[in-house]
Amino acid sequence: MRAMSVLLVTAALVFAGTVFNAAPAYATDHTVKMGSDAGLLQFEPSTITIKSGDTVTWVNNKMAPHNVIFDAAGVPGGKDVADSLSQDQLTFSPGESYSSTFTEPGEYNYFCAPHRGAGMVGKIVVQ
Ligand SMILES: [Cu+2]
Repeated sequence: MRAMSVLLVTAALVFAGTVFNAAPAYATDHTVKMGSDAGLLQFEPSTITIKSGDTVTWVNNKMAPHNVIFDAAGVPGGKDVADSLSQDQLTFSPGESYSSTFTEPGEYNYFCAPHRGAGMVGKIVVQ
């Protein structure tokens, strides 16, 4: 009877191990500064490559205000996807941040509304 119990516990542990190993790798959070350290109207880095399921956090750095706008023409999936990823609230204080999670592979182009004309644009490549 005792041998049977040990066998069952062992089987349960092996099963648990299998489930744990089958879980997807933890998603990564990537940081993009809004306004470069040198005080330029840029996202830094302006292009990043991430994996599906990863999150990008934009942190206000210098030369505020900034925001993050995706438009329908610049993303896979069109307007609904663009709207769900956009962070249209302006950040004013250093350290203010917001995050978006990317689930579909493709190229996502965005810009800062106040500084689009100055070339403050960025790209997220989701693999
Ligand atoms: Cu800006």
